[in-house]
Amino acid sequence: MSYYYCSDRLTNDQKTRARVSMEGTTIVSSIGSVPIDTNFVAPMSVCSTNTANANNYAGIMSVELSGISNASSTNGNDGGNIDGIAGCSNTYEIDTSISNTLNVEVGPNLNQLGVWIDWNNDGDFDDDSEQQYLVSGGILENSITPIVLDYPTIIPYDNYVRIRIINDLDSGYGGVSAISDACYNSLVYGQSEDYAIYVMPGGATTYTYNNGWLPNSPVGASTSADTIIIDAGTANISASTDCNTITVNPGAALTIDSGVTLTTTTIDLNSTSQLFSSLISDGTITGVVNYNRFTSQIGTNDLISAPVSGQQFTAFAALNANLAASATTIRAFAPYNTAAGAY
Ligand SMILES: [Ca+2]
Ligand SMILES: [Ca+2]
Ligand SMILES: [Ca+2]
Repeated sequence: MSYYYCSDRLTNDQKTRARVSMEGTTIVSSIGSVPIDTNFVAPMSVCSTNTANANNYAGIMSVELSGISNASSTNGNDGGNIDGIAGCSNTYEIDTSISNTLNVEVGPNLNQLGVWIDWNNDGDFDDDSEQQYLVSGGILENSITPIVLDYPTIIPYDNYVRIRIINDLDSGYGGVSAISDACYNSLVYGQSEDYAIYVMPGGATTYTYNNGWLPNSPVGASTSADTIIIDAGTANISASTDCNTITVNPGAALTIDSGVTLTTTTIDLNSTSQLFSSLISDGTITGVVNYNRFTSQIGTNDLISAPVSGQQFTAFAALNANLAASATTIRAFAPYNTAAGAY
């Protein structure tokens, strides 16, 4: 029986087997099911490269970013340069709250390579962080060059930007010059390929430390909108960092290096009867530090000491005048009955 016209009648197992047979092919990463973005405007460019005479000595063979790969071939087989800027199936998508690595595969012979992104959409490639990569030779035949994308100070959230990749044979070959810029016009064997990158909307990121950062380290990278949670282990702030709030959970610790400023609205230090959170600052904290000392209910007593190492209890008591007191140096903790309004 043929399922050609009734693929909706495949069992889940049949669908799984059909999918497995397609793994490794571009159809698996197809975004054909994603509705077309009617706001799409192809980023313009003020320049293009020359087109080299058709040949198969050099070329950009594939360009991969965030799971999307555009495969092609040499200059000769591609029919010159590729302008994939308007092709809906060629669009990359990046989340700039994390690191993104571009992988460029070149063709035969020793190669040179340049990569630019017009982050500010003014058509050229000479602004903040727009040159991503440029080497004049030494890239081995059929190799993949990984390039960690460099983001600009002002990230064009929710926008499409143009990426331009230029390759030619190594500039050591006779008659070949070094690629100088994104508008290079002396290609001899290689080609240029342009594609669109969609920069996902920015938003607050929650960074969690559990003996390692997820999704990535906020140190020196997070913004005043972001949240940091220290769940377990000792997190170290080694470069000045902004965030909205930091929570250090029981048993976890936060250290701030000398000369470093941590700017936040609040740092909440949480505890249980047995576990405390720790904050050791050799730098500067701008924001309010709350020490949320857990005290147990009726039946168990928790012995409370001053949270700051070396602090005299009298100083601690003076700073916590809201606690029930029977004398200037005695503070009481007790269950509070909100209905009765009394301890
Ligand atoms: Ca190509
Ligand atoms: Ca630009
Ligand atoms: Ca410019």
